[in-house]
Amino acid sequence: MKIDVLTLFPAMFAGPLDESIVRRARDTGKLDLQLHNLRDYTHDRHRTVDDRPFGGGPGMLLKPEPIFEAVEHLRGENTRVILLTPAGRLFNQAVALELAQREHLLLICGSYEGVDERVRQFLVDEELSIGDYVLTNGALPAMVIIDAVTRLLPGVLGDEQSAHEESFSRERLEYPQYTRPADFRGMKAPEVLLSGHHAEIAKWRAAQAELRTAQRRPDLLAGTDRPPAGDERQTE
Ligand code: 4GY
Repeated sequence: MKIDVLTLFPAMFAGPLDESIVRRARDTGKLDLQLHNLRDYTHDRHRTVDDRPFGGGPGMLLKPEPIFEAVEHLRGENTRVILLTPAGRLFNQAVALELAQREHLLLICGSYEGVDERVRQFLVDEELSIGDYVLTNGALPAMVIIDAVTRLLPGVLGDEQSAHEESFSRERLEYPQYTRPADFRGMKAPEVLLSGHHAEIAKWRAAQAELRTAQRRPDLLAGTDRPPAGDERQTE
């Protein structure tokens, strides 16, 4: 898969995408990731990317010309052009699975107070939000999406993938897990997990996942994609 990112802050991407699984996906050619500085698509002496909103109001907007030029330069036949903005469709695992099927993504990171509406209307295929909060720019949301999509690309994860993906596509939270020692400072791992009875273990895990989901994320069982707000969430 090819992912191009259009951002005012390419340096923010150093680190998160240079480690671990995303690093390996890039090194093995499964992910071709390219960062592009929006300023490189300006033509004036000051490399201006923003301007004041018509009609007045606070803050600055990303002006349309550099974004149009960049996208027209970077897109191909099969490019999905995505704008990261809190006003977009909520990104989740189902959206990640959808994006992982595409051959080319072009992610546009919003900045300042937003972007000229003509970008949304005439250039962008889809707007995505990673959650109901406002960040300073779209770099972190772009990294979140790249990370979530990369681990779904063929061959990026090993055997873990199929089993692990199942858990969220079945829309249940993960069951509790334990490793050695079986007794850590008197805190014991559940007996059933040490028993070697595979059917019993599977039954226990399914029940735990169901219970945990009902307690923490009843919205998942209801089949909606609208989680309760943070202050309505239950503890324990
Ligand atoms: N949340 N999901 C998000 C964001 C920064 C003001 C528009 C988000 O995707 N993007 O908070 N982006 C804002 C900053 C202008 C982009």
